[in-house]
Amino acid sequence: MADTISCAVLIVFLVCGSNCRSIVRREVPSVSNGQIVGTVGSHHIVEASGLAASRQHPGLLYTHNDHGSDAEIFVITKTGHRESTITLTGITHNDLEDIALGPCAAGSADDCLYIGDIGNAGGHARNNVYRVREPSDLQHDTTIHVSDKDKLEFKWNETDSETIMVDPNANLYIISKAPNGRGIIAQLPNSAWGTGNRVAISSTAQLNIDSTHNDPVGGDISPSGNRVLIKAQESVYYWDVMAEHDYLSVLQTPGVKLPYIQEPKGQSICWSADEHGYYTLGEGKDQPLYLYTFTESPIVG
Ligand SMILES: [Ca+2]
Repeated sequence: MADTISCAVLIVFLVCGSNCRSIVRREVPSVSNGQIVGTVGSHHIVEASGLAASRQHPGLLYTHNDHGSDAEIFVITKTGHRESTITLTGITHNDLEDIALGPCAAGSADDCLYIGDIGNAGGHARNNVYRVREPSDLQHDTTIHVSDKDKLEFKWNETDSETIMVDPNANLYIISKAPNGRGIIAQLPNSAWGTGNRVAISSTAQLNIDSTHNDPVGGDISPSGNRVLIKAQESVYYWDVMAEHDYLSVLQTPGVKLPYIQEPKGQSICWSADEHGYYTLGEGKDQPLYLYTFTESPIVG
């Protein structure tokens, strides 16, 4: 694979439904191929299932294990060293499949971690999201109790998802898996929290990627909210969302493939906090942590 993808501008005229006709200007950024920046050697981290980058603590990332593990979030450095562990109490989790970092609420200066209990282990998805305020001290192990107001239960017909993303207004997006990659995107608005009831999904769209596997397996909205990455088993896709931040519409347009080095059961992807690149991490022991860097800043808008 070439080390870089040359920069090109595509103008795409798109029809995505009877009431969805738009013209999308798409920038294909130049991105370096993945560099191994460290090895995640902690014996605690054996099935990395999601990845998120702290913005309050630049250089630190969060990851967690897949189904069958304790409710723990691991803080790792950008060279893969496990710095500390956050243990969650107050939840009965089933299959934690992804983690995202974003504001705790619309307009909040504090960031929260959003953990999706959305996988289908045991035959059905819980379709729950847990919200945890980002700790101020990541150097030491901590325990956080997840209160009922920080649990969001939702109901929809999709039963297997591995992607959770949060936008700058604290709206959540869950994407289900599909055999051709064209999973359903659900929006959970920031107002959905605290109702005490299981929330119905009202706004949906269909992801536009091409895959021969059950995809997607992860994703992340950039800190500015202007860019999205979606991870399929064999590919990484990119969208320039532009200032409107209309994720449901934009993700119905074809994504642009970016460099990706195949990992064993790779499900974990996140933007770097400076939005200059993205990290990926595969499942298994002693996995390399990859960083892909934008060699030219994508033009937004
Ligand atoms: Ca996962």
